[in-house]
Amino acid sequence: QQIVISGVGVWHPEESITNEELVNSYNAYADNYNNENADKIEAGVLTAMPHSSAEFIEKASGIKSRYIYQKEGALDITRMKPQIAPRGDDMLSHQAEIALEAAKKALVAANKTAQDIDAVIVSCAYTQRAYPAIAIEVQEALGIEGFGFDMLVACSAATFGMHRAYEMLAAGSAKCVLVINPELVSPQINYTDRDSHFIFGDVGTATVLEHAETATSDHIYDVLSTKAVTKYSSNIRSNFGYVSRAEDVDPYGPDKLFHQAGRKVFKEVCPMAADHIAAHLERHNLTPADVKRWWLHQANINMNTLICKRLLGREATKEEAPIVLDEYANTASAGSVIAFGLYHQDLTSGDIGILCSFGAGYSIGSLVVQKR
Ligand code: CO8
Repeated sequence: QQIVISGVGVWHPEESITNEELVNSYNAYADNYNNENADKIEAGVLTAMPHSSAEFIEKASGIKSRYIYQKEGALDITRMKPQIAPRGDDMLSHQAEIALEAAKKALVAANKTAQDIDAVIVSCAYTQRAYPAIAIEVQEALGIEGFGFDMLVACSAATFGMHRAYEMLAAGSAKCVLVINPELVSPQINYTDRDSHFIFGDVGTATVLEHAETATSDHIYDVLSTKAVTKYSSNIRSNFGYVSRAEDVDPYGPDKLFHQAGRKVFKEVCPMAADHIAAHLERHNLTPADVKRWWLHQANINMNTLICKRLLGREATKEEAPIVLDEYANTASAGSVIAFGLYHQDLTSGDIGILCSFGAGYSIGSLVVQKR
């Protein structure tokens, strides 16, 4: 039985932060730090914080702006983190709210109601709590009968979540699966770290996967196959976790937030991703030239340019490999789904496309799809 993606939804928060706003806040924080610590910096005990620059950010990453779930607090130099009001146990959680927004859009696109869904996967880089699962909270809010669970695979959470949906459909354990990626990453960003303060944005994406025979939407993509690989690396890391409490360490220290060796990541992940994609296409006797659209992970524009160049032997056009980094920044696992969501309606029957994520873990996940 052919398994298809029958709908995709992309939701973003209303508020956003431009590079200029972000850099102004960071630089003011750095100046303040340098003034307050002038003696120690002079004595060589502390290192002065360097300035960030909007030009560097755009050139190094392709990012111009990013959406943020709660802007208040993130640019306040006495705070440098978003201020998110706590919600009681009887209220919808922040992450479930983001998930719901994306899920509703995907259901409409797939021409489905909640009653058609029998499994919910919430798959993203972080979940707001360990349990009860955000997926079960969303299941309850939508009135879905069946089951739900959360999974974490950092940058590849969305593609790996779709892989699990594909397998559940193939195994007959579900008939119609809602995969949601509520990427609420801003609380994990170190806004005082020049190397990473600009990279991420908040977003929610969702997809509906089902059997071809039940699919009725306008844009249906056959999933030809899935492919995944992981290889352990500490080059992208967050040490935040529940054990910190027992370790008597600061549970919110800099190493508990996102940090990376960006250059190493760039060098190691690009060839891995290109080889992975080539091998996946080969499985179907396809070459990169046969691919009409590349919905690639959105971490950095230079990474995508390099990966496409390795595969095609030339630069991909914007139409072939759409970039959403300028508006959305890196949205952890959701990037390739945003690209798919915004740029899939123009393909014609028989066109081949590939979704591919790559990043922390390291983890790489792809789906070769064909427009029905
Ligand atoms: N402003 C001005 N200058 C800067 C800044 C800045 N903000 N940052 C660095 N510089 C300086 C550096 O100090 C350096 O100066 P010098 O040459 O004097 O030493 C110079 O600019 C060059 O610095 P880099 O070598 O670091 O710059 P790169 O050109 O390598 O660009 C990038 C940095 C953009 C980080 C690049 O290395 C990159 O994109 N690497 C790959 C990153 C990547 O893909 N990461 C994956 C992220 S993980 C993920 O996607 C999901 C994880 C889970 C989500 C987490 C959510 C919080």
